[in-house]
Amino acid sequence: MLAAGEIHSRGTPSAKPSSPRGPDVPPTTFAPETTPTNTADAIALEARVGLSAKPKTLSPWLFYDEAGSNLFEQITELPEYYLTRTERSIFAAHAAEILHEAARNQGPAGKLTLIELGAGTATKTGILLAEAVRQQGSVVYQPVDVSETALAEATDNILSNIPGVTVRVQVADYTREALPLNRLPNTRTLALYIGSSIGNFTPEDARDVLRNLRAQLLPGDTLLLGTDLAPNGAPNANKTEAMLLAAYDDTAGTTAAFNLNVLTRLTRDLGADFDTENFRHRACWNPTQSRIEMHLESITAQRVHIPANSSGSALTINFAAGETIHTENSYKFTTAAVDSLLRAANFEATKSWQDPQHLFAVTLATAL
Ligand code: AVJ
Repeated sequence: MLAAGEIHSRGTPSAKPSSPRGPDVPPTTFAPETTPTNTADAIALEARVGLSAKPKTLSPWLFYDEAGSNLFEQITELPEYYLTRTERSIFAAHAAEILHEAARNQGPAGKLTLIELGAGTATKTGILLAEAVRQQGSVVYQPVDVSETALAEATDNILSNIPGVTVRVQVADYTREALPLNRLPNTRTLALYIGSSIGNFTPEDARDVLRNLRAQLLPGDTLLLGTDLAPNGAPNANKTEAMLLAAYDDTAGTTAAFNLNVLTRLTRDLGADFDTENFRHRACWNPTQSRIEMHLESITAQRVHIPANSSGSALTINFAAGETIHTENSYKFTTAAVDSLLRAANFEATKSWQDPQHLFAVTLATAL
């Protein structure tokens, strides 16, 4: 089911994955196979279960069809969405120190291998990969993601921009499946889980995701975790609830379009009859749970239909005016919450970096 394709970058920007050459480059293949996690069956089941529940819910993985992935890329460039650029600025300022710290338990002959959970198109990872090549001459990079197209884009970007990187992609759902840790002798693993991706999980699920990762690491391996900070997340934090809300309800309406796109997807993929005009985007801050919630609010009382499919018979969904579908949680952390989450998964936070405004934290943790 799972297949890893391996590609090595060469020194030239015009390198083509399919025709590697050069004296120090082993033969390569690139044949990832898709693990069907986003199939029609999975969507049908998710919609049936979520829309029959009270309150109604839909899982955030449904956002990321082609249109949704493009909208998310647009979100990362919005003025209000500080997360991506802030994390990138932390990498830019501290990459050397981050990599040195991760390599601390490393024998002199050994190298760090970087593995990335939910790599997507890996746009921020380049900073860390380039620094790893600077420090150790070359690096093996293993991005894991459910999206084969995102991984292909990531591979292209990295191979053409960062000489010295060997890319081994794996199309897999890292929350459930094993990671491609076919480890070379004398290497240590630095696992990257960045971009505040962990924020989509409840604290229990987040702990389980990290435990699954930890089970596949050796003591002394490291994890670099990117978390968005709560308004009270760090001493002198310069973050207000208003900033948080704006990041999830921008004036251009891109986040609204991203949220509403899930209904367009269900209409297309399941033959449902959602009218996006009858719903509106809502973002709210839940201080008790320390999370931003995104909802789709039904503007009027209405009925929506989903035809019979692999998950069961035809479904009629009743909405009251003002009723919502809860589509996403985005948890925001205090530094203490990050430390205890890591602890619960048998990691120990060793060093943490923040931007000058204390909006975002990047934490290095060692597997115990
Ligand atoms: C991809 C989960 C990190 O929670 O900030 C962006 C997704 N949702 N705007 C986040 C998202 C609305 C994003 N993560």
